[in-house]
Amino acid sequence: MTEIIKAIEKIAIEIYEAIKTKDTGKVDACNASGDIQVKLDVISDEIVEKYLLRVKSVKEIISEEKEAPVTKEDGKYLVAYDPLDGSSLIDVDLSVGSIFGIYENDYKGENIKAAVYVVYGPRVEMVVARDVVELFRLNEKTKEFEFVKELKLKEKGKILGPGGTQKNWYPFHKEMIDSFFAEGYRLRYSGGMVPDLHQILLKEGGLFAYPGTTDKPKGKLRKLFEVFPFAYVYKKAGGEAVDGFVDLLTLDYENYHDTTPCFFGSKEEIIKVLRTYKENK
Ligand code: AHM
Ligand code: MG
Repeated sequence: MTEIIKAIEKIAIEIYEAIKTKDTGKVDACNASGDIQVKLDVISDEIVEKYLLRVKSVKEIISEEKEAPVTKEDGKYLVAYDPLDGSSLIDVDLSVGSIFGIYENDYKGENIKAAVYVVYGPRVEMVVARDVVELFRLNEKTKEFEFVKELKLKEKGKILGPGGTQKNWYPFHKEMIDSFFAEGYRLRYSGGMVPDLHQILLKEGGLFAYPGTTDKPKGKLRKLFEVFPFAYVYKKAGGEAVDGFVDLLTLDYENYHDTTPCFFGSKEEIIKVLRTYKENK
């Protein structure tokens, strides 16, 4: 596992360099998840593949940009990753990120063993969730990631990141979001799940929601590459992660690119989500 995390550090440094120096334009194609790709999605995917396939303990990799997994002879871990999440924000210079889920046997939520994400913002930060959740920051001079602190969520927060197209929210979902704002929650939403979830984690509480909507009942965010890794991070930090009804890490998958509605937050906000969704089933 340590070898994988060391490889992710190298990946992060190289992707960050690419973000700063390469073309931010689009490619004339969609990725395996059906989204428009930017050139940096492709470059980032190649960087991750190059480093992960060299790691002895890695058996297989699959990404948001790939149709099917790439498998090796040896190794025990399966790594599912989104090399450049939020890449549509690249051209406006907002923060983006990379997300990694490290699994054993298959990509069911219950089989995730560790999760790592990297935020490329004014600073580069990496969060590693194993038994505990730890924050590291890139020292640009030494090119080393330095430990900053352990991250823990409080029981309740003050900020809210409500995703999805509002016109297509179910009325009960809209009422729930409105009631959080009526309680005094403040809007914190950039459109990049990595910085949005990073903000809630570092501010020690709140709620990020990407619900099912009338046009996309299964939401937008992908289980293997985005949702399960962040569910693991939030749960290890003392928070909760649900699809509206059950713990996200109890979910299975049929296809690598499956999506699910998802809610990540501190305990009190998630209790309200579960209550609202149960009442409106
Ligand atoms: P991407 O992997 O194609 O970048 O899509 C994921 C991103 C998330 O970071 C963000 O929460 C969500 O898409 C926002 O999507 P939209 O603006 O379509 O609601
Ligand atoms: Mg993504």
